[in-house]
Amino acid sequence: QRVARLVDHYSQFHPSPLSMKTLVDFGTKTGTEASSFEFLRQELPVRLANIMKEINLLPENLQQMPSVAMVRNWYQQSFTEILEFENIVNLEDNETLSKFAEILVKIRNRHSNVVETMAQGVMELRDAYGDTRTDSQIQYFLDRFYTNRISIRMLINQHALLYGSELANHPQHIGCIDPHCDVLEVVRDAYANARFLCEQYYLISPDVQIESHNPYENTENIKLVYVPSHLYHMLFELLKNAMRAVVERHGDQHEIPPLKIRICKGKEDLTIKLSDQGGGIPYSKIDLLFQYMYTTAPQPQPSHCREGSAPLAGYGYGLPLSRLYARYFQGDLVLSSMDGHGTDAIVYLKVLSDEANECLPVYNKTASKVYESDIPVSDWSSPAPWSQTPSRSFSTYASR
Ligand code: W6P
Repeated sequence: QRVARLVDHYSQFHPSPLSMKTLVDFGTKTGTEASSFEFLRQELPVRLANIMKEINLLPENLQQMPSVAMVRNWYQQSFTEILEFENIVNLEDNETLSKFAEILVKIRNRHSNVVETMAQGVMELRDAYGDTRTDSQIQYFLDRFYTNRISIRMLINQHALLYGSELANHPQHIGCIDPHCDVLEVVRDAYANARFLCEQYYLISPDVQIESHNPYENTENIKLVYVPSHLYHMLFELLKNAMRAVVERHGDQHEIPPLKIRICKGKEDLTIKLSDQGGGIPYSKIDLLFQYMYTTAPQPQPSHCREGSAPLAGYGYGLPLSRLYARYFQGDLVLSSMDGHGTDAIVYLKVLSDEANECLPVYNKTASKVYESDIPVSDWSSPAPWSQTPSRSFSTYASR
């Protein structure tokens, strides 16, 4: 089949990771709509094909889920639509360029429910088979699949906002990048919205104490080249979880301990630490909060809540996806808890925009081996959190 052949072809190329600096320079100096078109008509098929090859390696029973089949068709359709531009020679033709920008927006809309749809497939798989054999493969796949999706949407958004008909409501932004992203402002915004949800649900919410430290610059104001919506997504998710923990632990008391947020801009890292006194979680359970298969489990029923309103934090895909957003530009998100006391959630971001490179999954032999083998075999006498399959690195598998 023609499409399969083209997917094979484009999957042989590695994705080209861009840095925050490259993206900003492109949007302000080096780039034109024509050069963006030229780059994307190659790069988008490469990124799509790389992940489509991995979809094809998923366990049979997961591939056969209607929801997964549907997602695969969306990818095939979008891949085909972009390849319509493969052989166009005149890169400056305005009609071609506007048609391309239009197609990109159509593709973005087609894929807007991919996360929910894949989640449904995973849930159906768990209910149908309840098999943990493929858990680590699904974890591995979804981390790569969602990272790939984040990256494709980033590229599409950049093109659409810079050259398309979409109104740029932030004149100082470069596409979806804010070269002077005010971290404190995003923190306050995320806190205000999480607090609103918390009060709706529990009728009470913890206060917050925010400290910022900027030891190397002559201003208190912490700025960063970043995608504000990504930062908001992470902080909003962490704040909801922290608020839930605090209210569930202290909701029936007169005083509830405030959340504490400390922001510090170092030479290399911009670190945001959110501390709650919500009772913490045992060390052995931390990893589970990032696992898609665990996380789709039925929601825990909170005790101090109003009926009918949406739960505050369902341990949905929020945490695993937030960590992917952090890692996407070479940052990270880690949880560090004291069982019985509370939890610290730490977001690490790169201060230097030329170090903030896209971290992208690459389809290759190593990747395909993960899907070929069956059961992850522990090479430690007892499975400890740190000896379990680290989602982004190797682990030992039994071969067939
Ligand atoms: C908890 C669990 C959690 C997850 C993420 C962020 C904060 C917290 N606090 O108890």
